[in-house]
Amino acid sequence: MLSTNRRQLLDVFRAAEGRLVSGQEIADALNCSRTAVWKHMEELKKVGFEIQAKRGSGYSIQPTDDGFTEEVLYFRAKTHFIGQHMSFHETVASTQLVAHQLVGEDAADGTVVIADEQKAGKGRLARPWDSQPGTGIWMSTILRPEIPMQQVPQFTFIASLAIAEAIENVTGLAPQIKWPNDLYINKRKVCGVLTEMQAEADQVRAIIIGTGINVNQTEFPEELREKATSLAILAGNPVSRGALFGEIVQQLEKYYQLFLEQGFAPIKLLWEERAIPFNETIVAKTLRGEVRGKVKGISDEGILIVQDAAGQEHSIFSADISLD
Ligand code: BT5
Repeated sequence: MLSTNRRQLLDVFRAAEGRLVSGQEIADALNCSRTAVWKHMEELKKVGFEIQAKRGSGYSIQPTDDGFTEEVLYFRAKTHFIGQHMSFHETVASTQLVAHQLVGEDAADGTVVIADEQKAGKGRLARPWDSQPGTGIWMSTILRPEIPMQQVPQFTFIASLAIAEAIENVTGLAPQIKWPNDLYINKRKVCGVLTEMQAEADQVRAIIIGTGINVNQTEFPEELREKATSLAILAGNPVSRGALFGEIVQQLEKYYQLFLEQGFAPIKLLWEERAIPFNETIVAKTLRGEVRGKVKGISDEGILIVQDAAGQEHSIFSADISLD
């Protein structure tokens, strides 16, 4: 957690939006001496910022491209609530587990748990999620909408749409979304979404959206080499995880608000524009068996509709999809 002082200092610069801030302004905001201001500024250099100091006029700060600290992420989160509370970890078993705990401690709507490394990152059905240190964005976002339980799966769509757009805005690469939770570029997976919830009776207590994004890996373990890729591999250069994080929280907030105001319909339309594999023949492996057929679309609830060779329609709630 950021100290109050650190948060106040960053707030001054966030509010300044790039304009120079005088030493006196900072001293007033932090209720400290001018000498202490200088020390605070020196500290910021150690946590991922470049400082510009102009004699007589003041300071401005800029996060470095590779800065990935709680301070940098807070500075880059230009949102109203998503990412305004953060639980940052150098290393953690799984950000999902931490997020579940925080829900128990009444974490605020929009709290983000983020880690530089996960030792036991998980996918759906407890599959392992490879989360090497210093390479990706491994984060879990806690949301507390007042919605019935059936709508919870729709948050996978909100998240994948938001992340696809954020990736495109930052890198120019255009991810496609494979139902329900994968982002693909050039037929390889760059991101997976895991939506979990806590509920009591019929009441949703919180939704926890886990997102794993491969950003700067240049290599993957043997078993992923054929199916995974990273933004850096595709772009041919490292991508700023901090800048991407800032864009993700902004897009997530934008689409979450759209959902709260207008429901799932506009999300569904935007999601479909990025979706694969429409009208393709696929095999959906579910816990109950396999369905082979053509993708007809998704329902208003986000359920995949597949038509088999005999013309019968199947509603698929959860599955692994592969092209036939
Ligand atoms: C997912 O599951 O794609 C959801 C992944 C969610 C990970 C995030 S990271 C932050 C948060 N904290 C967590 O502990 N989890 C979430 P699924 O559709 O089940 O895909 C899992 C499969 O993807 C694995 O079985 C591997 O085959 C493959 N995989 C594992 N690590 C990968 C990676 N880094 N990139 C691409 N594919 C990977």
